[in-house]
Amino acid sequence: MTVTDTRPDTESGETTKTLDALVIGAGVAGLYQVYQLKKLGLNVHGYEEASDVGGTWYWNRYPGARFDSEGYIYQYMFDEDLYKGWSWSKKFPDQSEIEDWFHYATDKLGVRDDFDFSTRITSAEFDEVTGRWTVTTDRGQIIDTRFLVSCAGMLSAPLTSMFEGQDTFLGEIFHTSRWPRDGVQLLNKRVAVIGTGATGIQVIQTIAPDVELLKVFVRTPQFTLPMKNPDYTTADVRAYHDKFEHLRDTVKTTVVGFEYDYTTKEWAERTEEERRELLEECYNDGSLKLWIASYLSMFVDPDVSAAVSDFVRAKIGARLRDPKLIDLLVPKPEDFGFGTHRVPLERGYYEVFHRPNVEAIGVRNNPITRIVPEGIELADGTLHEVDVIIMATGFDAGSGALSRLDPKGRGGRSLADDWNREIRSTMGFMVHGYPNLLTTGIPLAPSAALCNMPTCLQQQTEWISRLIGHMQENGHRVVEPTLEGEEAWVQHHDEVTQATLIAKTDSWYNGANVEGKPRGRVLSYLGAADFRQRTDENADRGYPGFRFA
Ligand code: NA7
Repeated sequence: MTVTDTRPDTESGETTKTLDALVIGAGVAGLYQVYQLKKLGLNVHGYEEASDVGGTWYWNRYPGARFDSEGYIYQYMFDEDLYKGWSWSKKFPDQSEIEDWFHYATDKLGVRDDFDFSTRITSAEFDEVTGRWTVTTDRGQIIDTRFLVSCAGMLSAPLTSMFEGQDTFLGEIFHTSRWPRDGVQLLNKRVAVIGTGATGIQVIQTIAPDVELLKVFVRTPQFTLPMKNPDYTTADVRAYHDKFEHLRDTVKTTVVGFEYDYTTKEWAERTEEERRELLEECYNDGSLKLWIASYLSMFVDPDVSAAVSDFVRAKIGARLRDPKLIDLLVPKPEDFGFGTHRVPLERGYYEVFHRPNVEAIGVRNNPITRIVPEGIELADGTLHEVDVIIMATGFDAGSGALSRLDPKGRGGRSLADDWNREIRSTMGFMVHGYPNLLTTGIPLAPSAALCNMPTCLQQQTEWISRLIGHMQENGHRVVEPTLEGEEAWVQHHDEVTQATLIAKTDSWYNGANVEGKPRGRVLSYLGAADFRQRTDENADRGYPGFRFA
């Protein structure tokens, strides 16, 4: 069914569609969720704000956007033919190839016609009498649905309005995750990039050769790892296709849902030489291995963290010729430990700063105060004149997408208000007070950068489908986590995460990048395999901590 099949009818207040399940989002989770619920026999329909499929990979089409996960684990793995019917051209494919994969997968799953595109969900309200949700869209639809399933993404609420005076800028200004489909003409322009996270780094290293002048505004430098991105031959593709069963089974067992895992011979059990050997081996792999397949103790033991950080610091520093650049681009020992921020992969990022057309501007002690018609003004009054401003300023992670929708649960309670006080959930699948609202990619479940997203999203959507199947079999209409059940999960989550150095380091992992957001709690659960085991066990035991009616 397409959008034209649905009568815009908000004025009369009449329901225009009645569903068993409404799925928000046509990314990795949403497409698969719709597919599964259809198979269960539900009358399900998806709604997507973008004009096409892809989720994160639809929106993030900025220059240089590509996976930091190996393509061969960033696929659906529930179906061997679906997996093997697709061949990546390189180890870490770029956005356009990823978008092609989404089209391939959507057609194979046969769910394209189950979505309304260019349609934003504008409100959602739970009716306690009927046990159903009333949902409206920006196209005037009113949808009555039993289940509301959010697959709206954990890094999908961009921080676009960051600076006073943004509207006065006479040039063009873009947030990386709202990059125009037709691209942006950057050739021979004076371009500013604000932000040096995973996104900023990809943009900077990609556009530097093409622009007249590139001004990079650096507040916090990142620890990075060098990417090696070989093209794949037919034999390479065959080799990873042949490993399908191994890959499918292995990603389910690892801490972050990748094919590799942390060493079983920890830092303390190794000689100096052996410690260094593994660091070098992981570093030279050209992947995220040093972060997610070396020493797990680096996340809890400050000494191990310091040693690994020193190792990476030296590697980065050795690539920079100018002490001023080292000062700006290499994290200092007092800043944060390696891996407590999201670690980006880079290719030639540091070398870019040796180009005559690239300038790094430190804004930690001299912050950006406002945007003026000509460009960017700093606290000391310096004006940087540019034609284009690229904001690689990140997202309201985890809770942002659902908070912006602000579903109203039992008694009219507002999720935005609840999460403004404290960000809580039950295993990331539900929130107490919001019956029949099922969620993926929200806080307190493993998610982005602390899990390979397709691994975790497949598991989360499958868990949701199993729950709905259980309700169908048992004639339940409504499910809600109990307060006690939720409290138990929050406590467990905090026990697992709060002991880590990630909890002690400001970043989007714990809400510190958004003014006013409750901070301190790590938003992602740590331990994808452990999460899978615990949540599967919960289902096996008949869902303790959930109340059915
Ligand atoms: P991030 O990692 O949140 O990075 C945002 C960057 O923007 C970061 O360097 C920020 O510096 C910078 N920023 C934000 N506000 C300002 C102001 N006011 N002045 C200067 N610099 C600022 O977002 P990404 O899009 O790179 O990555 C998000 C995830 O998406 C990524 O990890 C992938 O998993 C996908 P700060 O660190 O706050 O000092």
